[in-house]
Amino acid sequence: MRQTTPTPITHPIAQKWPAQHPERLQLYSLPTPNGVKVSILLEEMGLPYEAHLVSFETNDQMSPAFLALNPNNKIPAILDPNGPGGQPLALFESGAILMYLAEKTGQFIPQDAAGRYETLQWVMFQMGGIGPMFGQLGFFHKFAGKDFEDKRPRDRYVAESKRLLGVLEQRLTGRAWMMGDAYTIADIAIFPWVRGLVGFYGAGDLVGFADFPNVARVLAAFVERPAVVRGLAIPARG
Ligand SMILES: N[C@@H](CCC(=O)N[C@@H](CS)C(=O)NCC(=O)O)C(=O)O
Repeated sequence: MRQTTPTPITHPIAQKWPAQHPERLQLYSLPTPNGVKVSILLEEMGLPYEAHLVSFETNDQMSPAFLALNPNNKIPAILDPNGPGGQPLALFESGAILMYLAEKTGQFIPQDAAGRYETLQWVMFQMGGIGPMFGQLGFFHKFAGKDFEDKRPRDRYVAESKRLLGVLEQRLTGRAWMMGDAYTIADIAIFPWVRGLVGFYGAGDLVGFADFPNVARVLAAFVERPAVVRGLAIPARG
């Protein structure tokens, strides 16, 4: 049988992160709540991909090679050598990447138009609400902001995070997942952040997590999924 040589990746990002398998989807990431959304989805899909570590310790996200793909210097980012029309597609913003992969494979998104838009609505809810608000709470509770004498910024993000958890609690009452029986990219967007809030940020007591039993139930089901367990550790941290 004739072997075809895969086309090399010409995007500048490959100069810093060379592809061993240029025919596979390339992921540039770090296992943070935004990063693992994509590795979890790729693991769930079983799509062949190659993961590259973007280390914040060495400020890789500020390197010219990374900025050539994402001028916003944030992970995750992907390069799909087989994008629309068979052409390479470079993409950043985790929500856009989840939507792209779900539509490319027809997985983890409902096929009917109404269900599809409802799923995207919850992905947007995570991108515009959960992510930024929980992230700020992490800054003011665990990182540099915790030493600020003025607690009003922290309290503002605590209140907003509680309100968002209340929205999730209401939505998940009587539902297995955000979209009911179907596990979708909405769950994959939201639950890494809920896990981070009560785990890494240690803010469970602060937000009264015990008051949100349905959120806790779905978080427990999410972290038990084998693809989630794998995705949470990809790319390995050196
Ligand atoms: N809205 C972006 C946010 C991405 C983001 O904030 N990534 C963080 C890690 S979770 C990052 O790369 N920070 C590096 C930096 O700010 O220099 C997305 O969802 O992709």
